[in-house]
Amino acid sequence: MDVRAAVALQAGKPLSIETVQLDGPRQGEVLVEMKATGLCHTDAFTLSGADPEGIFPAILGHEGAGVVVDVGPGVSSLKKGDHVIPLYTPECRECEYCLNPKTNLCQAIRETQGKGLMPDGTSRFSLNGDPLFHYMGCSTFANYSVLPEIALAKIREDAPFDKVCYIGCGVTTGVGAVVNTAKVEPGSNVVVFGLGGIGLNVLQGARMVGADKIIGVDLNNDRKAIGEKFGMTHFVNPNEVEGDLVPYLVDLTGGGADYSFECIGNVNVMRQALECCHKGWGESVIIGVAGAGQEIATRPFQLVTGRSWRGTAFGGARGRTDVPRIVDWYMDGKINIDDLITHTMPLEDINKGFDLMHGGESIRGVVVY
Ligand code: NAD
Ligand code: DAO
Ligand code: ZN
Ligand code: ZN
Repeated sequence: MDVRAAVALQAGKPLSIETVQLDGPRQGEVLVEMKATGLCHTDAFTLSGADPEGIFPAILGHEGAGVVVDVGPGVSSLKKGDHVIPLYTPECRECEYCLNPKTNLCQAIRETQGKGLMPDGTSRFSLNGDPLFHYMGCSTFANYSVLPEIALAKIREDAPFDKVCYIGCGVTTGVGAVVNTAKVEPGSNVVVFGLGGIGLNVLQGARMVGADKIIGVDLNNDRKAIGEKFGMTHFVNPNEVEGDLVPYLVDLTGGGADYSFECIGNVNVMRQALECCHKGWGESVIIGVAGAGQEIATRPFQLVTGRSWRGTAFGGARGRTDVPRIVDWYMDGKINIDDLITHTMPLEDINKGFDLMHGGESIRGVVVY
């Protein structure tokens, strides 16, 4: 079938709006009509060419929501008409990783997904007869996409697509980092570095679990007001702090953060996030994705004296199980998504959406098909 897509023809170039061809679903696959997709920094990172896994030409996008229109042979958990959110971290419920409660990194289709292909090693998308690569197993920048059954979370039908698409990445990553990865306890002091589409969700996750001080750190003073709306109790702009940031934060938290979260992708900030943690027990969680080849550093004595450093992907969430619950949290008013979606646009304006992101003007832009 013909579908409309924003195609990443090559790194560093704007997306090109094209009519592309999409083959139907094969064994274990599902055809989804995409209703909305968020624009995430990770899409921009890949498009820029800085992503070592980036492959072109491809159909990017990984933060979608839509409706099942067809299923291939062997699909048992989904049917035509079901509402779904694509999962770039699938959940097969059978692999060694899914069976280990310590991780959410299902490896069932990792190899082919990383190569921009469906699990059978081929692509469903083509442009004038030449294959186009899938992206993170999702390719939500097309109004129809084919995904493996294990990479779709079935969600309730009264949830608005143009809001819950954000649960496909940003919301789950931020809130999940607090709830699943760090398991922040009520009364904890938390420091969040970077108050963008991810960090603001860390703030609201910290508020939801009853954290005490929730300190937001950002260079952009415009993030103070929105941060406060999402639970931040103190705002710190590193450029306005006299002296070093780390001792300032240790003082503000009364000895160091119980938990800190790096939501930027800056290796120098990752060090600050670790070192502002409380001696003896403070934990720092890396969420930001650093550029290819970058490395983190600290003095090992920071770890010897009880701080720990860890990372999280997709907020530690097991998508088919956890995403429907997060949709419920939104529908029940436990988390706020509406105020983070600052811009909506048709597919034709997707490049303008990325411009708004790069200019720091949007928190989340959403394409509505
Ligand atoms: P964003 O650009 O919306 O937000 C980053 C924020 O950091 C901005 O508000 C910016 O002003 C601030 N900032 C930049 N440099 C700073 C500095 N030196 N000190 C303090 N603040 C600074 O980005 P986002 O969409 O929130 O994504 C954040 C990171 O998370 C990205 O690296 C993205 O790739 C990554 N990410 C990771 C996962 C995961 O599963 N681990 C999932 C999605 C996104
Ligand atoms: O299992 O090896 C693996 C890969 C897991 C990929 C997780 C990616 C999470 C960070 C990228 C940002 C997502 C938008
Ligand atoms: Zn698995
Ligand atoms: Zn994302």
